[in-house]
Amino acid sequence: MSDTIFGKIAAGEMAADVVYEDDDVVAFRDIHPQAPVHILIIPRRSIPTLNDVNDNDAELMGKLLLTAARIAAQEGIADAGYRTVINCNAQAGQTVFHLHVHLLGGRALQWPPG
Ligand code: IU
Repeated sequence: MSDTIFGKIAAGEMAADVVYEDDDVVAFRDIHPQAPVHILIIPRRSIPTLNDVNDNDAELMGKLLLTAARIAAQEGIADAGYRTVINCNAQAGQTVFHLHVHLLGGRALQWPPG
């Protein structure tokens, strides 16, 4: 059994609009997109927050970002620009406690974020 909705998506127990998956990571479209392209990249294995990552996860964390960059290219937003975000815990607005990288693009993004 998976502990979060993203864990269920990673385990294939819940449907999502998956754009990429392999043994280590799954990427799917956010159900409430904040930009024309809004994709979440998650590890298949449950890691609640960035605070729970350790040295053994270095390769996996790299793969999450590499996957984000490759999907950005596939989505046609690489040259115009895009943003990757990992929200960690409540004050950053994390609502799903299965680590995820947001990939946002397809419009001009404001800085700093709210
Ligand atoms: P956050 O960093 O934990 O705040 O991001 C969670 C994201 O997960 C948020 O953008 C939601 O719209 C998105 N999401 C989703 O795509 N599918 C779901 O079933 C649920 C949340 I719950």
